[in-house]
Amino acid sequence: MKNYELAKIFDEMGDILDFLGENPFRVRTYKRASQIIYGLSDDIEILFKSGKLAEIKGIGESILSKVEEFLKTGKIHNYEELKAKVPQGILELLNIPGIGPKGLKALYDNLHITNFDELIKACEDKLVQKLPGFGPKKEENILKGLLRTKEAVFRFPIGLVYEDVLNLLERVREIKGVKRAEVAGSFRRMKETIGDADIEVSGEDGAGIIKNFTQLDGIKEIISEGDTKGSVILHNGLQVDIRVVESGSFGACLQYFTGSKEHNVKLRGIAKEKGFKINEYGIFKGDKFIAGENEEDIYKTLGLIWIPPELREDKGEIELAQAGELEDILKELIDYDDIKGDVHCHSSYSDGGETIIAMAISAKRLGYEYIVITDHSQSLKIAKGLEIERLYKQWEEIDKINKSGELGNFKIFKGTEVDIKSDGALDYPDDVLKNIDFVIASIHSGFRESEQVITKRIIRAMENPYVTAIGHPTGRILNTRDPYNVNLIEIFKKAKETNTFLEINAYFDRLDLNDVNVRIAKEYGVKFVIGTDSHNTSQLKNIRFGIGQARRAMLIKGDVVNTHPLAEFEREIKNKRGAIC
Ligand code: DGT
Ligand code: CA
Ligand code: CA
Ligand code: ZN
Repeated sequence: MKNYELAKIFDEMGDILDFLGENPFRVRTYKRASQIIYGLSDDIEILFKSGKLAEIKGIGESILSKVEEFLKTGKIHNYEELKAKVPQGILELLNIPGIGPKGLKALYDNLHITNFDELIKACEDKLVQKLPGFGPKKEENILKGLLRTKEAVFRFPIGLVYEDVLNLLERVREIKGVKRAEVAGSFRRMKETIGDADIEVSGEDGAGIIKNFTQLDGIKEIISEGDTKGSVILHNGLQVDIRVVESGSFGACLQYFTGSKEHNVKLRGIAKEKGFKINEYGIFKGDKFIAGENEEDIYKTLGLIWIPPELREDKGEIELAQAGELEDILKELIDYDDIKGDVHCHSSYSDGGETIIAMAISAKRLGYEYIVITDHSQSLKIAKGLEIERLYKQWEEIDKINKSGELGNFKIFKGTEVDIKSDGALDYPDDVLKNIDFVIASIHSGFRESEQVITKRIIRAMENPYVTAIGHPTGRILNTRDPYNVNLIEIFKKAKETNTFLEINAYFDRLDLNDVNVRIAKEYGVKFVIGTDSHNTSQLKNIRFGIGQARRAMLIKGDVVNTHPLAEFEREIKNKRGAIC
């Protein structure tokens, strides 16, 4: 997929135009297009060819023609021209918190700064604080940001590379001589970010298989290739490692390279106690090969049942298996086809790119029984939040579609993603909220408030009888924004007490709550909903990343409210109101 490359190009074009002081409207066009393309879960090439890309709000003629040019030629002429107008490396500085295009311009004009090292030096020499709009405090923060960013290792949000890796796997399976092939590593464990992808293969003629692998489409660079192992870099920048073993070792290899390291260390300890040895070729007693073809056999030899990859983090899964308690949990563990409806979706009423009916039809195609449309509320102007009048219009439209019968038994619920304001009040009055089926309350402003203030805001929102769920409870955005300061334990207690659900936001940049927090929340008796926060139909598929986090937290179906079929879901979302009102 060329999505990520294109998103990066448009983002950079926006930055350059901004740096050059061009029309803000043009800057926004590129920035918006970048965000939309970044968030597409379908291949942009396919969307372009089918004409669907053109239908998405925010993708205009000028963007379309550039997409077309890139797909045809691998280049965008206009982008190359723009790049030539700014010093190389300077735009990377925009990733430092506290530096925007205007500030960057000031640094360039006054101090001739063009890269990381020059800016670090200028901060250390205390030159930056003298510029208008900077000051000592800001200089200190910029320096901190510079040092932190320089050291940080970029990890890919899993959703950004998911389709690419699966496509690659399919093509590996087609290589002559390949018997079995699977992706292992953090990808298979559904971690929120992945460092690299690991593909394990069984077959004969390892050297031939690896040679063929390195010739596949989408590979930018070959790092190494040998008889049993190879490493490449894809066009999107992701490293992929491949290993080939004989059929009899495939399961052992998959188990070994799925990790996690911690899980495997504990497993090896158990093996040792029982007189076995495990490596990537099999499980052995002395020199005698016992098993290796299938993962199950490795676990079975150690007296354990097979453990799903998402659980393999040495967070108690092995002890549960040893005690014979894991089996019952696995019967109920939430699975990828258990979700019956999406509870967090935006439409073109606010900042979504598609109509309500388009979102609903796509949701129905996924096999869902319902969808909740949750557009932004009136104060969130930047996301075209709905004034109350517009909200009423939206209700009319939803009622009309539901009554028309065109979607059969599928139901569209009236929802909102209502802003939690600075004092914890909600952005619509109660007599509006009470007519909304599903109210998600979220924080979209004041991220820098103290822990006490933010915690209080969310708690006050949960005390409102009409608030069904809290959206993306920590506000973090992977590689972009840290979680705000919030006392999650207080939130979990209150959620349980008020019967307010917490969201596992499945949008791949958010995954919020994440696996670790979900696990703790469950101990407090919290119930969850998984929502994709989709802004177009292609994003509905992101649900799998939310489910992945839920599985990593060992949630069972009953913990997640939108695993319930329509009638039961409807009952569940009325529970809180029944209890409090
Ligand atoms: P990542 O790529 O950073 O997102 O995380 P992983 O878990 O995919 O790690 P990676 O790619 O370095 O290695 C894949 C798995 O292989 C890892 O989870 C455990 C296993 N593994 C790799 N190298 C070693 C090793 O030297 N010793 C042990 N015990 N296990 C290893
Ligand atoms: Ca890996
Ligand atoms: Ca690796
Ligand atoms: Zn939100």
